[in-house]
Amino acid sequence: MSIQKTPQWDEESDVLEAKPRLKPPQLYKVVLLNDDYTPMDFVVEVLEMFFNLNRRKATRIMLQIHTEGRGIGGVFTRDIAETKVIQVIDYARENEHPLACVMEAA
Ligand code: TYC
Repeated sequence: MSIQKTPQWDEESDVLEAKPRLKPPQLYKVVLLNDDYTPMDFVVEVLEMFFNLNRRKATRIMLQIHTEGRGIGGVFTRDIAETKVIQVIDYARENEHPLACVMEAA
């Protein structure tokens, strides 16, 4: 997160002070992609495990990926999104599935 400092005139102390102003961080979508080989049950399990989705929501998103080609697991700050992508890909490869997962600016 970057800090923007804009000089502000402080009426109380007659001092020119730099007030730190926070701007909200860029958010990233973690996107899962469809393929022909990863089992549907496995994708539902991934969505439950790494995106804290319940069975009903995980199933809905899995079916959206299956029919539309892609779907969003969640939206996070950069470091969290990067970690989710790595966790999903590592877990898929451990289980010998080609499931693909990427992040993109929200
Ligand atoms: N298309 C896969 C199948 O028919 C299921 C699938 C869904 C794969 C979502 C990947 O991200 C995915 N078994």
